[in-house]
Amino acid sequence: MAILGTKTYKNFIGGEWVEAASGETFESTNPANGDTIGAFPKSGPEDVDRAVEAAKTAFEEWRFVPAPKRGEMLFRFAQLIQENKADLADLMSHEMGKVLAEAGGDVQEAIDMCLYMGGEGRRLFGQTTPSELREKFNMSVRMPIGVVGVITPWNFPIAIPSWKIAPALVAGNTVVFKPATDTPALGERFVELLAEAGVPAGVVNIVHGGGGAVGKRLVGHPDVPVITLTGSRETGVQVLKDAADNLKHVHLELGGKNAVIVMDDADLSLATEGIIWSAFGTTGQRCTAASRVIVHRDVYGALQSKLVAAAEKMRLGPGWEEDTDVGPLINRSALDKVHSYTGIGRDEGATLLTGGEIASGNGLGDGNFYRPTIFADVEPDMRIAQEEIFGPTSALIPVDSIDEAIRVANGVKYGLSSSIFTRDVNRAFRAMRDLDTGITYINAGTIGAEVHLPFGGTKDTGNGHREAGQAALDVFTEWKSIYVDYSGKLQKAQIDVAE
Ligand code: UN1
Repeated sequence: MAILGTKTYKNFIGGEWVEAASGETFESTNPANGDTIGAFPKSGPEDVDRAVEAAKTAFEEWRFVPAPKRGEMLFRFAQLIQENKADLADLMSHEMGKVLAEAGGDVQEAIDMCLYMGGEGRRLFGQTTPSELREKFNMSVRMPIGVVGVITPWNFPIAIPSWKIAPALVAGNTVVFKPATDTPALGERFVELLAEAGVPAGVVNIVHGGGGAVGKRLVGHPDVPVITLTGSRETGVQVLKDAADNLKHVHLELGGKNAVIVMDDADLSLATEGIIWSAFGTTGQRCTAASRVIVHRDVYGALQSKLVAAAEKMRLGPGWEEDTDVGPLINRSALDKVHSYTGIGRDEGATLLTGGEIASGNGLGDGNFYRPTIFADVEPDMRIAQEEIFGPTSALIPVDSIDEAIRVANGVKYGLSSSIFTRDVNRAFRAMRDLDTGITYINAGTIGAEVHLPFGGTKDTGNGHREAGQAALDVFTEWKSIYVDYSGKLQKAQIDVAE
């Protein structure tokens, strides 16, 4: 596909492609070599207000479109994403940096989510219940809420918008979408395909720009009753505060400090594969990435050598080259942050086994490449074992028992994903019950959630909501309870007690 570089893109508001009110633009660049992907409108509050107005107007018609018809548009959208899968994956490998196979997975996740949520158009189940009175009928139905503000990260630039926009639309809401400033071209393609799928003007609007100008106005706008954000804990806390005055529904999917536990009875080769995939897949830039490995002391040495050997075999390079294992980090500040944690780990007294350096040579110096990094002898309370690094850095922590392993795994502020490698069914069930995370894997790494189960975490990972599966609908609908009295007389609940 052609990566145009010089093209200037626009916002999509009320079905029209328009420039930012300021006329200013910002550039999106390729993290593997610094090339320009394109220029995008640097929008501000005025642009957000226009988009919200368009979405508000469109809501008055969209909410009456029968839900199965709204679902059919998502089926068409899924079909269009499928037809454009190779191009989208290629663009993603250039704009975001992930390797082609993973970029294809990101796109596939959006296809799966749209098919799943398209089906919700024929379900959106509520409940019917008996009444405590005669000749009275009770039911609950899901109602759309209005304009949803969607703020997405750059690490899953096609999948995560679909997790939010597909359920929002099928439930009858309209959307103002602010994609990450590191991946605006992918956000733009997403909306272009939605429009092509027949979603009416104003139902989905895109406003490009930064969190300070665009995100903040969206979160503060009185006509945007729902905000869904995937981002850092700090941003999440700020969004929650900014949305408080308007008592908005706020869905937050924030950080992780996910652990893989490896017990002494584990299949160590399988565990190695699972850890390498979870720690270094997407260059460690997943909320679900395994940044801690908690290992039974009896297999600590053996696992350590296998992990180091596997990490050192990984080839760094641009995501679009077929033999690349690890792509670049998203930008220079991410590279600096990841590298700073190597210094922090060293200063804390952990042993650097491999990596720990910015990669150069063979053209890597033009991009944000970092060598897969493994620390050993990590204490559970060290910063490298507590803080989200969001890069290819993992910390090995030795333990002596399943109890200690679970205690250490739970001893962080986040609670997104966890995993245990064991062949002992009792230990596996203990882990399923006691690991305090929203997702637990048995004999698999910490990444790879599927779209039809709830996705999200406990503790500081969020505020109790979930994406994906039916749980997502709770974010984008209000329950309405309806009582129909067909007795023809006034019946008083709790007072007239039917015989
Ligand atoms: C994220 O990193 O925010 O389970 C999402 C996984 C992917 C989604 C990750 N399906 O790792």
